[in-house]
Amino acid sequence: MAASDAAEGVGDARLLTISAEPYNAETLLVNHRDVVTPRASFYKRNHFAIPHIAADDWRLQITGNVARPAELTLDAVRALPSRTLLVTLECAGNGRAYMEREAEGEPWQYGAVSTAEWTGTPLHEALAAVGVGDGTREMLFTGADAGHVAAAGTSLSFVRSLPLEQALHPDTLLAYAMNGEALSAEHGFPLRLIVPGWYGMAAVKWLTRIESITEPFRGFYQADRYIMAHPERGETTTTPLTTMLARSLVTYPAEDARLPAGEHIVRGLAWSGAATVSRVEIAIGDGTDEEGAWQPAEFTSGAEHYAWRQWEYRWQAQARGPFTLRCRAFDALGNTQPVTADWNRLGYANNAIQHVRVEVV
Ligand SMILES: Nc1nc2c(c(=O)[nH]1)N[C@H]1C(S)=C(S)[C@@H](COP(=O)(O)O)O[C@H]1N2
Ligand SMILES: [Mo]
Repeated sequence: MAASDAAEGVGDARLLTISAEPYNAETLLVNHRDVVTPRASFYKRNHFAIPHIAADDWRLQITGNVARPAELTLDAVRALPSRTLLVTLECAGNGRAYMEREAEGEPWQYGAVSTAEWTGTPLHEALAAVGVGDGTREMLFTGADAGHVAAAGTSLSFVRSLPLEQALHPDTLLAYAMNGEALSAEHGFPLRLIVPGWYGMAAVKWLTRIESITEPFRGFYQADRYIMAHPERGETTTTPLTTMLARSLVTYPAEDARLPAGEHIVRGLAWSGAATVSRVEIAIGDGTDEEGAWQPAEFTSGAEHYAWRQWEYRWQAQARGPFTLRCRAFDALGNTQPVTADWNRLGYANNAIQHVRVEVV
């Protein structure tokens, strides 16, 4: 496939393909050079074949428990007040391949996370005209993609809900642009939801329908996926995933790098869905937690409400031999990363500290 910006897809050297059909691909960590991820290297996560929608044929239905159901064209959505927000999207399955035990799902390494400037209209602006009825508990979002789901034993669309309060939050967007350009088909053209701070599953792509509902939605992608499930502990209740846990990654040097002795600038990223990242620490050693191993890293980008920050650390690598690089993020609420993540059946939310092994030669 041509490596043009319009045709990022299977075989694209900027991405690591996890599955060809449906198309799932992650960003190579070395390609995270800036805070904003260029669209061509932004990770892609799809449950079904990508719908190719013509703007002229598309309408957004707003229905359910509303006073005045509406059908909006793309121009009508674009005519509403707009905002642009810098938002990091992370797939809840990011890092699944590194869980201490195998878990069901796509074997994402560390690249199912990217950041873009999303432009759209706050959802509440689109809802103001329809008049959300009393008794509404959630807003339900339907994407145009569908297919057979073996685990569900049936054909499904990608449908998810948000609690009404989150739906009405001024930062919850109906986004039609990414990094200043119309969305590409892969990323949800013509319209997708953006729920800043939440794991990526909330950001429903190819929106066709928004419905005001008076009972909690229990569909497959709400109640059977994107939940923390612990059958191994005998637990029968599950918790739905919402905000991204605090996490940091080393983007340079790469795992297995062979580095000459001397100074190296270790670089990375850090984010948290709950609050701004306020501190990053790094430890370089044999990978065990010896006293005093953790040193502060320096931020090289500003504090963001909903997006990651870049950081760096000057490493004087004098001794030769193998080293393990580890980093950990702290957010303003004191959240940080565990040594071992909470194992769960579907392998979500693995924010355990990454180990990057390199050799000084
Ligand atoms: N309609 C629809 N929306 C969707 C999905 C999907 O498969 N279908 N995948 C979700 C998941 S799990 C993630 S992580 C993000 C990925 O967004 P991206 O492909 O733009 O990176 O989209 C979400 N929205
Ligand atoms: Mo995801």
